[in-house]
Amino acid sequence: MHYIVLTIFPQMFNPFWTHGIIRRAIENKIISASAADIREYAHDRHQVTDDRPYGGGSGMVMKPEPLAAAIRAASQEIPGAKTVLLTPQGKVFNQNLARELATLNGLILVCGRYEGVDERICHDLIDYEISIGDYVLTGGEVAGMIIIDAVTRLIPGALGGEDAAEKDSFSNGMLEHAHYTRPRIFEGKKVPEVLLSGHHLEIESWRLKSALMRTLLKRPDLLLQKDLDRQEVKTLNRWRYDIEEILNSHYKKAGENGEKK
Ligand code: 4FV
Repeated sequence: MHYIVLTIFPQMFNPFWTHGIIRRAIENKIISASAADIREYAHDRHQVTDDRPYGGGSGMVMKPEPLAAAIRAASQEIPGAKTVLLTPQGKVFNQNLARELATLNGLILVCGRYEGVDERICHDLIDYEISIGDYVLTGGEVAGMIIIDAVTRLIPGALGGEDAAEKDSFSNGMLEHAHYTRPRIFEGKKVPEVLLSGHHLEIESWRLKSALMRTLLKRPDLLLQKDLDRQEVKTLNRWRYDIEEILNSHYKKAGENGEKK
């Protein structure tokens, strides 16, 4: 995977390229990554990349010419690369989209500033409009980093352990199970015994229930979207049964005490 980021602040990416998984993926040539300064493609004396909006109003808009030139130059550098504009107008980023982008050979990420980019850039130079969420940033750079981070870790070899990414949150449409490490007791709080048992089947079953319960409590919407497997259906039915038992005994007692149901 090859990344070229188009931005008026390329130096913002220096710390991003030189730390953690991204740094190692670059060193191991699993990815190549660079940030190009859009100003380099503004050929007027002051290398102006923004201008006042037609129709008036506050703020500035990024000019189409430098952007178009920068995108075309980057497309030369990475044949077949797809262009991504980071914008609140875009499809909201998620793990499925990360997986789709991770199958590509190259990504050219266009980071807007000011009020945004001239709309004519989006017509035939942008393949994906992606938003990282329904809020407004000062620039697309941090959004670009989020895309590169989430996509890179899905590229084989980037995470070291081959299957690490498969166990991710959202990899099976659910949140991850709870994680524990040493010490066994922290401020009086113990690690669940089953995790110390070495009994892998029981540990797997505990982790499934932990992931299912956390998803049920924190993100029930994910379970509505998800194709539940047999074990998950069995577990949810077990919980439903237990909950009905509890409620029925509550109502029975309430009835006996003549309390309001
Ligand atoms: C954004 C987002 C975002 C809008 C105008 C930068 C700003 C300025 N990008 N997801 N949310 N961008 O707010 O991706 O150009």
